[in-house]
Amino acid sequence: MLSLCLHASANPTADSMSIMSAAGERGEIVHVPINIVNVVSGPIQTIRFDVLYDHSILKLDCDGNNAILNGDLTAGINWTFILGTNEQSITFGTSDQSEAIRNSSTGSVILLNFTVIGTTGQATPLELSDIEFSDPSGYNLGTAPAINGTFAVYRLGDVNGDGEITSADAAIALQMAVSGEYSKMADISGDNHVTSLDALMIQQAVTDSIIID
Ligand SMILES: [Ca+2]
Ligand SMILES: [Ca+2]
Repeated sequence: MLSLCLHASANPTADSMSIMSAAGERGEIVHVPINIVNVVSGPIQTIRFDVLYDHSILKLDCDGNNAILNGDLTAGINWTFILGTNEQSITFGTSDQSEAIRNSSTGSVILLNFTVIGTTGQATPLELSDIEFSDPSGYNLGTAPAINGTFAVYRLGDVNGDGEITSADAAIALQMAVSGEYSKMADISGDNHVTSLDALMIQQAVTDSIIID
């Protein structure tokens, strides 16, 4: 029997490649991680994919040449990143095989360095497509299932996301303070906890027309 397989090793894959859901205010710089879970049949030395998003809501920092930042698994000095002129096709790899992403690895492969240019209340899907992995031989090409996210433009204090800051937002923040839930929109003080202080600050903004900034 003829064997058509010239290369005995299997194609590199992973349980998933995912883009994290995120949110930010207009003008804010947000780092959105792309993660890989449980690399199999690697190591992976090159990754290519497209990231699809609404370019009127998010802008990659292309001019500053920092559109793509190293992730946990690509921290080695020989990893290089290329962003297509369409601002969505991304290729990255390392020239040093010892830096390739090893089997069983889980972590971030890159961070997308977005500036939020959309307005409050807008949202965009964040989707990965045409994912391709290559092992050090360059012959074995594989892929992994994509897990997609969304990005929402919010306004600090607008906890229910209806575009206005009202006592309803203060009431929700107070409920969160009691239950221990967290929302970035409700954390006016910026200490990574939603407490009755945050609810009070939202209520004050409603009552006294203070502008939350
Ligand atoms: Ca609201
Ligand atoms: Ca707080």
